[in-house]
Order: sequence, then structure tokens, then C-alpha cells
Amino acid sequence: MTQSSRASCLLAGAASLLAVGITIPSPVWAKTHEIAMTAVETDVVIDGSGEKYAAWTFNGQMPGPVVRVSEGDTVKFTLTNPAENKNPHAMDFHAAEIDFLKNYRAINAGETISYTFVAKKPGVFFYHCGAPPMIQHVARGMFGAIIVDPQDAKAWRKADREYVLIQSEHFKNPGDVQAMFDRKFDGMMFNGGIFKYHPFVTGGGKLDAKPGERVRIYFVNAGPNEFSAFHPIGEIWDNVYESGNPANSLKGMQTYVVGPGSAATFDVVVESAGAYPLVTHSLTGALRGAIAVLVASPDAKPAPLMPMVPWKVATPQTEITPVPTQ
Ligand SMILES: [Cu+2]
Repeated sequence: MTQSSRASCLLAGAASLLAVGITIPSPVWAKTHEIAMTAVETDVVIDGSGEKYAAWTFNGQMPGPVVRVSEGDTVKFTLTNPAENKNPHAMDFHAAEIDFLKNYRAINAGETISYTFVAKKPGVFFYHCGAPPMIQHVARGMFGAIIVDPQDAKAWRKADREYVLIQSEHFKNPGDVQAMFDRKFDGMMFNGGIFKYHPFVTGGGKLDAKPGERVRIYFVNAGPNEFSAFHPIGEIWDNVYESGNPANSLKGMQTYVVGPGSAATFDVVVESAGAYPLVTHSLTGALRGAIAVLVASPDAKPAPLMPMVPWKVATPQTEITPVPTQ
């Protein structure tokens, strides 16, 4: 066989392998999810006083809706930017492995964009708008979480209860992009609210659990700038899974750092009834709003993945606002 015919044989072999690769059907367990979101520029409630903030959102809520799929599933995503909006918007899914220029580009008001990806890796991932200035689009509320459940449910222990918590900074002037670049945040939020899960703040709520339950927190740090040092006061994380992947398991962690644009999954087994504040131990963040109190009680009711989103405050705040004044 000449060198050139050997080369053409190898090429033909590679081509037939490629052809075989293309014709392999999707695994029987893989599903396809059609996910549609709309960019909505609207006011949202951000604290127990009912204070409103001129947010930019996915679907009118901050954070955007939790997307949940399984490892290997296909997501067909469509973003609509309605004509009444004033700004371009975009969508960047950290769970996807696709071309950024084509898929994550900003679209103008009145336009729609669609793309498809396969969620190949299990975990909890950030999603956010990437339209410029991205720092402002994230700070104003265009962020959320996508959970990609592992195909092998036995890869980790089953949780008795699950929550999604997303940390983000609040800048009181939504138009002050310089303050965002200078890291001059005024509040720190979990799920789009300042002390949203703090039962001592009027209008505040809590996260519920029963003693002995394994509580799984899918934690995302939206930033845009600050690192989170996530810690359960009165407890120790039983397991921490970096990026929420069961293969990345750490045990017996007191505090675990989650950088902006990253995520991790935290398991805590609350041993006895009581209150366990979940905080960023970067205290300038905790004391400006990033405290979520996990209350363990035998009569705890089931709760949604992301309670109180959107946050509607019926009673004006009359009690503490433990934010230091200048
Ligand atoms: Cu945007």
C-alpha cells in the first residue's frame, strides 16, 4: 500500500467513525426541554420595607426561574427581548458548552434568539445576561440557577429537603455603573432580597427543615464582584460539592468560598431543633443582608426550591435594619 492510499484509508476510516458517531441515537433516558424566558425591565421588592428597585430580570422576577434538567438532557432555549424594553439583553448558561459569540450575543428590544445545548456535566450552574455592561445587567437582577441532576442518583446521598440560594450585591442606584466597578455595594442579597430569610425582620421569612433532615442548598454566587464565604452558624457542612458535581465531594467543611460566577452544593444535617443562620462569613456582606435563617422544627412544612420569589411584602418594616450607617 502506498503512503497516499494508506492515508486515504485512514481518512475513510475516520469518516465512517464520524458517520457512526452522528447516527448514534440519544440515550433513552435523555429528555429535551424547551425553555423560554423573557427579559423584563421592571420594579421588584428588595427588602422588608417593601422598597422597590428598578431591576432588569428574566421573567419579571429576581432571581430568574430555576431551570432543572438531568445530565445528558438537551435544552432548547429561547430568549425574547420585548419591544417595550429599552436595553439589549442576552443569556449565558454556565451549564452549556457552546460558542459564546453566536449564542450569548445581545439582542435588541423586539428581537428573539434561540439556541440548543446538551447539559453534559452534572452540577449547579450560574446563568446570567451578558449584554454590555455585563456588570450592570448582573447587578440589576439578570441572573439565576440551572440544576443539572446527576444521571446516577446514587452518586450522592438523597436529600430530604432542597433549596436554591443565590447571593448577589445590591447597588442602590441602578444607573451608577461606576459604583459597580468600584465595588461600592449597599446591600448583599440572598434570592434577590436583603434579610429576606431573616424572621426577626418584619416582612422577612425563613427556611424550614426538620431536625435530622439532610438539607441540600444549591448555592450560586451571582456577584457581580464579591466572593462568598458560605457558612452555617451552629452547624458544619456535612458535604460540599464544588460546582454541585457529586464527584467533587468535600467533607466536614466549616466555610467554603464560592467566587463570583461560581456555585457549589452544600449538605447540612441539622441535628436538633433551633435556628441556624446561613451566612457569607465575609461580614460586610452578612451584616448588609446576606443572612438566611434555617429554622429546624419537628412540624416544618414542605417548601419550594426558592421560597418567596418574587418577594411580596404585606407589612411595612418597623423593626431592625442592622446595616451600619456612615
Ligand atoms: Cu440584560
